[in-house]
Amino acid sequence: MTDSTPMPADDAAPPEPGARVLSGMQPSADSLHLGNYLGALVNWVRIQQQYDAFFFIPDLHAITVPQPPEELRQRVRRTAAQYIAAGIDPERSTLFVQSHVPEHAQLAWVLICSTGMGEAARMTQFKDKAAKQGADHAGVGLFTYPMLQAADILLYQPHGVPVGEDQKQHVELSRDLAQRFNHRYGETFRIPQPMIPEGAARIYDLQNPGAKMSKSAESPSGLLNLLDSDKQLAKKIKSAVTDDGTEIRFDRENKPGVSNLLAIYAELAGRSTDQLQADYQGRMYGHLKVDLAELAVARLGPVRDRALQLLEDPAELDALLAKGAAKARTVASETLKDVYSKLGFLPAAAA
Ligand code: ATP
Ligand code: LTN
Repeated sequence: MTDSTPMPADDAAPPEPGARVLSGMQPSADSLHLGNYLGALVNWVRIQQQYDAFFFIPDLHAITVPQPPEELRQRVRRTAAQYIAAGIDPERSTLFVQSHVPEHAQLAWVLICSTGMGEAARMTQFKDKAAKQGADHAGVGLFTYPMLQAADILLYQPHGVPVGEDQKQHVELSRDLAQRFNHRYGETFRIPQPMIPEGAARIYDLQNPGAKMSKSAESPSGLLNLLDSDKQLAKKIKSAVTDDGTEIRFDRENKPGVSNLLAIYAELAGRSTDQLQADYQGRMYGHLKVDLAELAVARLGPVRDRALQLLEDPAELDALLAKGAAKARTVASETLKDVYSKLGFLPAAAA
């Protein structure tokens, strides 16, 4: 295997001018949350300044668990609106919906055919999700999810894939599948590198600070959603679980609740948890919560307002996504054509 040391995901210069990156987030909830924002979106917005960036909405991945159709339609638009409101510039980056580019499903099939059962069964996201649903009840879609993700990536020949640590194994699989194909059929795919932001904040659930903030959390009260009202944001922060004692100290092990609030504060304010700890010495949990609520409303309120404004004109949003899909298809179809030809598929005769 070639070296897969992650590429830097911060302000480092791209490996060559015009280097490409690609990433996506599932439209599996009505709103993205603060973990998605601080752990991924903020980084994407920075990255798009330097790279030829492709950001998409993996709706084919979302149906690996059942989705009510009308909700799915709304969630795809909502996700797109939040990408843009957070700062993804559809003029600069290519923004599209996965199902609008049929080459994703087509290449996925090819990659499924070159993946071993054991190799797929080792994917930890599949193991976790299958364990939750009971192995016999988990759908085959969940099993093939990483091969579809590999197709998403390899179609665009990206240098880097900006993702959280939890997705590293899937990027590794896409590298292995690319190398396998290249070895067998000749140079076809660029081998992508994971781009994992160094020191990216992991945001935890406000009610259950032992678990990461997640769209699939059981209760919404521990999630700070990008589309929450000011009142909801403030209420959730003020009722966040804190720890025994009164001291405001960054100590993940013994004070997970307070540490999570400090980490969120630090990310939103661009300060360090050490500085905040010094500022809050001798003060009460309540003070920290009031200040954090104010800061969260100031930072997230404008993102929400912009997203809601975009959602008022779904036709405009759809037009923007159609433009992105057309651009994405020009790249994806080139790769798929090459793959089909190398596999030995008979070219479809022109009508
Ligand atoms: P689900 O619950 O549906 O698995 P999720 O909320 O965990 O969803 P993903 O869609 O899996 O989020 O992740 C999208 C991106 O957001 C990924 O790059 C992931 O690393 C990042 N991310 C998700 N949750 C957090 C979190 N709590 N802290 C930091 N980053 C996060
Ligand atoms: N599995 C990813 C979403 C995803 C993705 C991709 C990320 C689907 N296809 C391609 C990067 C590149 C997740 O759950 N965050």
